[in-house]
Amino acid sequence: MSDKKIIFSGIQPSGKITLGNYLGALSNWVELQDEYQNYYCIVDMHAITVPQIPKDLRENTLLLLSQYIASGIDPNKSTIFIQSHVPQHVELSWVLQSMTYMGELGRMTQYKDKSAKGGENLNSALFTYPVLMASDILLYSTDLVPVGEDQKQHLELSRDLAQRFNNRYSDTFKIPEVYTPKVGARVMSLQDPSKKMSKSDENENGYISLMDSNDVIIKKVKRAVTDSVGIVNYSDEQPGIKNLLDICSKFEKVSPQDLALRYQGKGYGEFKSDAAEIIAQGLRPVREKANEYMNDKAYLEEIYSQGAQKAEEVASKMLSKVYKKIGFIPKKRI
Ligand code: AQP
Repeated sequence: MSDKKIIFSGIQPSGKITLGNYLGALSNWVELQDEYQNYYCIVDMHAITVPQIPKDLRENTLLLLSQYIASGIDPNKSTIFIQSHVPQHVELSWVLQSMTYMGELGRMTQYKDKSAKGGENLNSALFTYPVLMASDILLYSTDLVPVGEDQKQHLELSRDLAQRFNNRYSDTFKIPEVYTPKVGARVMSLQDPSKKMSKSDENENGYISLMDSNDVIIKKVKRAVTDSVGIVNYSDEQPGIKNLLDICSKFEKVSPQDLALRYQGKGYGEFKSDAAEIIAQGLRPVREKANEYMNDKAYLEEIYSQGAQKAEEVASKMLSKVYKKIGFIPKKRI
């Protein structure tokens, strides 16, 4: 067995992933691959907490897998799999739900935000989804979960549930730590820099999709909401400019403050047009490679099948342990 620490993370195929998912999650995973033992999941079961069109969900799942590999997640180094292929995630989730308080779930900001949008037809999975996320993580004895800022609260719940189970029964789950990147942890909407960039945003100009063409990216960046200060500063008073500086600094590998210095005495027009170019060129290789993988469905099938097999081996051992501890009779094969 490897003595490397374990990483688990996932993205929902709930649409076409954005620059936020890329900078806040995916691009960091790639950097962690050699140092850790990694499980990278496509969390399709999370995606159905909001209504999905089946054809689109299928397409988005395979596209997300293609984007994982195109971004540099290497199937030889990381276990890449689709959540619904490993049933232990849902099985453990049921056990953990029996130990989760309604009040805890009601306090989750993401639930509050999404339920506010959902009107009266809310489904119960939207409410319990953080427990499924805890199962995803705890099944693999995860040490570290690389996520954007928005997921910190959910991770806190995973830690609480792990501790609760360990206290009630005996030491079973490892208590996972959150890992948030220094830059890119919270990429904001281009149209409203007070809210995070989201793939389900109704306003397409608010987000950049990883599959957007260079022309579309350039148009969206040029339309990005800024302010009337007129000077390129890295400041909380100028959230639109700050967001673009943060995004570009991640691609350029310089600090956002240093990047701002390049634009002293220059206007927003020049800054935005450079920013558009930096983002378009930064995403181009991922888009082109992802398109190639999408044309090789046999290869994708091989990756997700091998991934599910490896993941299930680990997950089934943990689930058996849990079932035994809570008093379920072990199943005997005859
Ligand atoms: N704007 C963001 N900035 C930084 N990181 C982000 N992440 C998402 N948005 C940003 C990170 O991406 C990973 C996967 O997220 P997810 O798809 O599982 O769910 P999400 O956080 O709900 O992402 P979206 O795009 O907002 O999806 P929808 O619109 O479907 O709800 C996580 O690590 C997350 O932190």
